[in-house]
Amino acid sequence: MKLVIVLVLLVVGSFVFHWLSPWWFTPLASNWSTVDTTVDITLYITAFVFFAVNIFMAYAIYRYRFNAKRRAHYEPENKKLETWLTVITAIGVAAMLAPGLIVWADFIDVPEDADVVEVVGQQWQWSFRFPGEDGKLGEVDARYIGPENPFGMSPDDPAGSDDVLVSSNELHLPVDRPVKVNMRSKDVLHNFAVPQFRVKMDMVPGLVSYVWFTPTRTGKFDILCMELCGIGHYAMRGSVVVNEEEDFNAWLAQQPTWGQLQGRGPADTVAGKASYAVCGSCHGQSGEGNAAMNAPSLAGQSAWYVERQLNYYRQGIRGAHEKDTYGQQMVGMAQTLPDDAAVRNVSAYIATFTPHKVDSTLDGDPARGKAHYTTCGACHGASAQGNYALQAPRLAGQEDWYLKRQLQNFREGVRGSHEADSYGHQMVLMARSLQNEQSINDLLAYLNTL
Ligand code: HEC
Ligand code: HEC
Ligand SMILES: [Cu+2]
Repeated sequence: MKLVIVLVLLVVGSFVFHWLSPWWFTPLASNWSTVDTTVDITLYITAFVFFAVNIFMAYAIYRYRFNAKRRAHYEPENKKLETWLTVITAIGVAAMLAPGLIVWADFIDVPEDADVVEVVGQQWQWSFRFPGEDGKLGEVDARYIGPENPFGMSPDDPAGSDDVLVSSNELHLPVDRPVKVNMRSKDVLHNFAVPQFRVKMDMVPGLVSYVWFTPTRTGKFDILCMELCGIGHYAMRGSVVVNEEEDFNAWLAQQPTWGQLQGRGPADTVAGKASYAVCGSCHGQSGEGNAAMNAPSLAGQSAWYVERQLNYYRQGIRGAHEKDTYGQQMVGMAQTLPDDAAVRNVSAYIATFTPHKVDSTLDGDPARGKAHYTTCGACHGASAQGNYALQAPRLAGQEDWYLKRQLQNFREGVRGSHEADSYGHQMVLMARSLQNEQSINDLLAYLNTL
């Protein structure tokens, strides 16, 4: 009898939970209402079966409960019942599968007039490419990828020159226009998903996968990577901003084309050296750093990392936090660099400095620190040399007092918590994984031995 009550409560509870719970689809923002319909159909069918089977079971337990005077009747075969159940089950399963097949046929059939945009995934960032005026995406190849060509654009394909390259986690799209999203991955499996659009597709290194959809309302929607893709997977987020056509065009016009980027030529270290004169008063003439000025060493750092930090300072992404007194000093300094070209040149000049050994200023145990460094090494490299592919800077040869301050800033959200700081964002959780000040000191003592 208790079991009967439990079964009935289970059924009633499940239905009440479904009707009262706030968890359901996020409001739809694309044409794919049919995806919701298929999920609904599956839910109705399974709900009906769940109800029927459990209530029948409760009824049977109650109706045929133990009675000393009754004997069970043995009936191993019942052709009529079996035929009947098989037919009903087959209809149920077909009803769940068929709508999915119909929607899938639509899902892979891209409309002729769809715009094209490419989504590029890498550990743990998104970037995007539009085909430009010719409507054709230029050829790409993994072997061309490097700091000056993160998209791996082929230098020989003229169709690539007008391609618009968006090196940020934010994609804009015009409302009410069908768009085909081509996807590629630079490293491992990723998965492009925007819940409000009801699209989700694996990104496989070495091939191009796609989805299409029509955004039906303006707004900002999260892009999630839905494939466990390594240690920074949780931080692999981006957004799609759906704009009215003219806002979209204005945004697109601000993004550089591959031709423009190529036209810049190599960075000018001579001009960079001239801009560096002012920096040297704090960072030292050969980037050796200066504890008295709180200025870190820059020697040994890669141009791509320095360039990103200078842009972050200029854009208020780093050094903007009210508690970041040292970062604030750099904001004014970074603004002495008038434009992108100056930033690029000075970064290239800084990258010519030779790294050097630094002195320990903290009291830590390198042996214990080595164990803490294991996770860090996955991104920063086993000897803390930095890793362009994961966008993690060199740590070896950096002053320990500076690194300590950065780790504390990351822990407290003074650095890495700005919405646009997708690189610093990864470091917040990593810095918090170091238990206390002693673990930081130990780790930095180990770094000093590298
Ligand atoms: C007034 C002294 C001062 C001057 C001048 C100065 N900096 Fe800095 N810089 C700092 C300080 C202090 C920090 C550390 C900020 C922090 O702790 O977050 C820093 C940080 C940096 C960083 C970040 C390093 C890293 O590892 O993330 C870069 C890059 C940098 N400076 C480049 C420059 C360049 C290029 C110039 C010249 C245009 C310059 N600095 C001029 C004081 C200065
Ligand atoms: C998931 C990859 C990843 C892991 C793991 C990781 N980092 Fe980082 N780290 C980064 C990235 C990316 C940056 C650059 C952030 C930026 O561009 O603002 C960074 C920046 C830093 C900086 C700032 C360097 C500077 O010059 O200002 C420090 C310090 C640092 N990491 C230390 C660590 C330590 C210590 C660990 C281990 C507890 C660790 N990181 C683990 C990716 C990682
Ligand atoms: Cu991913």
